[in-house]
Amino acid sequence: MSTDISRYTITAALPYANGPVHIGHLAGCYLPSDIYARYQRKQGRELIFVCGTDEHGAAINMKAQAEGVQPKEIVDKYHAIIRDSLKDIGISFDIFSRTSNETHHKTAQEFFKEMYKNGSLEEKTTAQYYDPQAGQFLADRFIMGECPNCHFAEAYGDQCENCGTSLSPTELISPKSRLSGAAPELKETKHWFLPLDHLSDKIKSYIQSHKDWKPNVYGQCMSWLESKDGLQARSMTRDLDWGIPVPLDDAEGKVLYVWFDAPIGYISATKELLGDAWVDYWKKDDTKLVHFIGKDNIVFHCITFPAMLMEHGGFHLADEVPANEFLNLEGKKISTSRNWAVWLHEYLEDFKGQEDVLRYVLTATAPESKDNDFTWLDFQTRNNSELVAILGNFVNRVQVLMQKYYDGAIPAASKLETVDEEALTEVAAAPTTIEESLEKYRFREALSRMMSLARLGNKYLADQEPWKRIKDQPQRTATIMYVAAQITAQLSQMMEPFLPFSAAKLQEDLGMENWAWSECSRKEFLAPGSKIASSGHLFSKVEDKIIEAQKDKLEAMAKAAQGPSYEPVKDEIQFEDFTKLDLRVGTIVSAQKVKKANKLLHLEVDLGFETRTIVSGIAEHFSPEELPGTKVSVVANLAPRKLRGVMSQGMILMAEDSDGKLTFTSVPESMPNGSIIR
Ligand code: B3M
Ligand code: ZN
Repeated sequence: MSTDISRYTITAALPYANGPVHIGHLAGCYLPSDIYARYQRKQGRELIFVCGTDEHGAAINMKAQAEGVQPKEIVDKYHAIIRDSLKDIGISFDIFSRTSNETHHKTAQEFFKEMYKNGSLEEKTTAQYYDPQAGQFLADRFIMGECPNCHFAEAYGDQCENCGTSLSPTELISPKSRLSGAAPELKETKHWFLPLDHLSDKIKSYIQSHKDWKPNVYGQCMSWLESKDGLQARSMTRDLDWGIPVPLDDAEGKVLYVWFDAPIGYISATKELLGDAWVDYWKKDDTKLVHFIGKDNIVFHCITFPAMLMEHGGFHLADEVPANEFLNLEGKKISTSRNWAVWLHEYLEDFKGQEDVLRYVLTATAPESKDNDFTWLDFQTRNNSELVAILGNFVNRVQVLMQKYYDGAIPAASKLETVDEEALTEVAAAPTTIEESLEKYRFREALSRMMSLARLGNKYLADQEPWKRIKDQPQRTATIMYVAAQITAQLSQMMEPFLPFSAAKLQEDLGMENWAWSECSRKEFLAPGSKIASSGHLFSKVEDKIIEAQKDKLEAMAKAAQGPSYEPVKDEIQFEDFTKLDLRVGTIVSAQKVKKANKLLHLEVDLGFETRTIVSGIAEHFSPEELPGTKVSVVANLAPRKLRGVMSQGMILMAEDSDGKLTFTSVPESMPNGSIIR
């Protein structure tokens, strides 16, 4: 099927509005889709690039419940954060909508009604868990109980996070409602199912007509289709109070399943953007529909959504689903609940003006064919030794030399030598090689081909050494600088899909616009005489301390998410063991540092019946001046011990929190020194 393509519909997965976007989301779908959309625009192709927030589903309810607010508050808050952060990192959506808006509700309801009318949905009554106290049916995530597999006590109705097994709520041992804590009851409820079991053959032939899809995508689809139980009918409705009401008379209290309405969100966004012309982008077969997603969404985009479109009728199905694998972070799986993530909105705060650095690093390490790892060290290395040392360095050298030798005006070339011809031939060929990668969704390869141009530039300058020739060979130098200027100009064009901020800055310095792709297969971009300005370095070094700070922040956030940790209780002792301890009230009368020991303080403690010398390891927590007068608890019968040459006769009781912070155990002022503690 090689219909000529008249237009492109490019979608990026709708992020759930229950939290901000992190680098995994960016690398997984927003950056590749943006590079692709920018590239196709530069090709002059008619296209729309649509996205928006996914604002329904139990995930939103859960978050609202956790924060003690209404779902509406959650989606409003995160829609704004996500929209702004994606815009600020340069994702060039034509529209960023939301599934809570009216157009979408209407579109999704009409879609459902049409499927209902034409008999595509099966009505079934099944028994489901109901919370009698809260008076509502429970989504899988709202049920908790013992895992039948590993006996973890807090497994969810859809999955045990301890052993990873996927579960259905009725498999849980002693299930509890997470809403009220009550034991849920099974109660009959009616739902409308998409009979994927009966559609299996149709779907299979659709998938098999796309053997050219990425192996990870094609393989996953086939393994679903060919699994032992085959495809199962899936309910397209839920008993929930947050979502799009099911548009039928006998469906009180029911909403559309979030994975039914969310992909329709692409269509609604197109309607919002284009009005009636939306039809061309969704119904005509000369449209190329490309879904950019992460791998956890493959089944919904390759099987469920196409099945919905087929059954509704009249729609064009996805042509490409270039899903990426997962990005890990410092060797560990990115996790929202464990707060192991680099959040986009925080990156944008911490690295102002360095948007392209993150775009570069995430594209260079994109998990295109297998999971990949983001590390801050790699971020630093790629910035310092690739963006700064190769791309930035070349461009800057050209700008500086041009200024110095020719007042910024490009000189005319005299006779071109073979090296010059070769360099210019590569310049002219760059769009073809980069295009080849981009058309195959090989963004890493495309980026590295763009960088080859900068490598070529550096090598050309290093070999030709204009700085050694400027005095004796002015004509040769002029030719070299003319060629270098053409490489720079081509770079400013080829950079644009990947590094749009730096490309715009460089194009402005060169007095250029963002040219059409078809205009870029040439040897001369800038005629002799045109001016090259310099508005400063494109990239700057990232210092060690910045990287250290990010790593520390990551650890600190993860630790905070964990909450306090408790040491296990020691082995049991007998009452007699306890009574051997002689604990007394005392008052610190003086304190001084112990020489050559950072941690130790030499204390004199009044125990009423005598004054003791006690050496205590608290010097990092208290200064000697603040201590005299403090009431403390003392172990009075501890065998004396010499510490750094001072004989210590006892020990002071301290409380220590999980961060190692120390405080004195409190003893009231009124308690006389020497009093017994028991
Ligand atoms: N919101 C899941 C996700 O963010 C979902 C994507 C919907 S795309 C129609 O991973
Ligand atoms: Zn388990």
